[in-house]
Amino acid sequence: MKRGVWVWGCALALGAGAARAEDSPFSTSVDIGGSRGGQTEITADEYSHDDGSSEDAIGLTAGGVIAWLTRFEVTEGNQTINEIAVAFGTPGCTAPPCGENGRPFGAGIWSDPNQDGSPVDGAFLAQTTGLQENVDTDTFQRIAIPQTDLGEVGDFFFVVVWTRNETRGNPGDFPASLDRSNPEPGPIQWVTGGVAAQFDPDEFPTSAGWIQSSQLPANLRGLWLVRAGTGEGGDTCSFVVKKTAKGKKGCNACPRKDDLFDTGIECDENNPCPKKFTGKKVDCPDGGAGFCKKILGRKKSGACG
Ligand SMILES: [Ca+2]
Ligand SMILES: [Ca+2]
Repeated sequence: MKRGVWVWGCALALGAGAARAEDSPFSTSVDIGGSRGGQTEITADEYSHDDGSSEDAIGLTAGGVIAWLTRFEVTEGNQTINEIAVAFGTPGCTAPPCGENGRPFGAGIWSDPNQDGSPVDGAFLAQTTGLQENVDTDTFQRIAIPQTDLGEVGDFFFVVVWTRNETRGNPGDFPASLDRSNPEPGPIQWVTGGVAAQFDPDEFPTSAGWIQSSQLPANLRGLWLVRAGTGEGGDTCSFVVKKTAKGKKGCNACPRKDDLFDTGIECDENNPCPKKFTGKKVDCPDGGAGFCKKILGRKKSGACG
C-alpha cells in the first residue's frame, strides 16, 4: 500500500500541551454567533458530524499551510467511500473572502493503524486535489477520491483537508469552516499547519503537529464542515493519475500514481470529461511555489458523465 504523510518544515509554535489564546497560531473570523441547528447524525451514505452551517471559520494568523482533520467511525454498510465533501470559509466572514475560489486544496483519507483514535500514526489510504468553489457560502464542495476501503465496522478513520492559508498580500485568511453550534465536540477534530509547512507525501509524519481542537482556545473550537461518503464527486472532471508527477521549484505536492486529480473543468451529462488529461506544467496543487512538470490522467469510470 502506498503511504502518504505530512512533513512540516517548521513545527507549530504550539506543543502538545494546552494552548493559550495569546500563543495560538490560529485565529478566527468574527464569530457571528447563534446556532442554526443541532448536530446531524451519520446518514446512510455520508459520514457527518456538523450541522451544515458554519458560524465561524479559522485560519493561521500568519498564513502558511493549514490542515484540518475529522475522525469518523466506520458504520455498517458504509465501509467503502469515494467522495469527500468540504465547505470553505463562512458566510459571516468580515474580511471577505475568508477563502479564495480557485485556490488549490487537497483532501484525503487516513486510517488509524492502532485504533486508539489519535491521528499521529495515521496511515495514508487515498487522496485527491481540487480547486475551492463556493467559498463563504456553506455550500459543500463534493470531490471524488479513489474508492477507499475503510476497514471494519467501528474502526476509526480520518478525513483531512489542507490548503494554503493566504491570499496575495493578505496572509491569515480563514479557510476552515467551523460549525460552532457544538463548540465542545470531543476528540474528533484536529488541526495543524504553519508558515513553513508543506505537504510531502513521500515523508513520514512527525508525531508533533496535530492539535486536538479541545486544546485550542475556546473561541476556535467546533466542528469542521467536512464529510465523506459515496457519490459522483461533484461536477468537475477528476482523472486517475497514471504516473507520479515531478515537482519543480519547491513543489512537493504533486499527485502520485493512482491519486485523483481534479482539474476544475466543469462537466455534466451534455459535456462529459475528455478521456485523458495532460498537464505539462500545472501550478503546485498546494497553492504554493513551483509546479508539477507533467500530470497524465485517465478518466475515472463514471466520473461526471
Ligand atoms: Ca452550525
Ligand atoms: Ca492512532
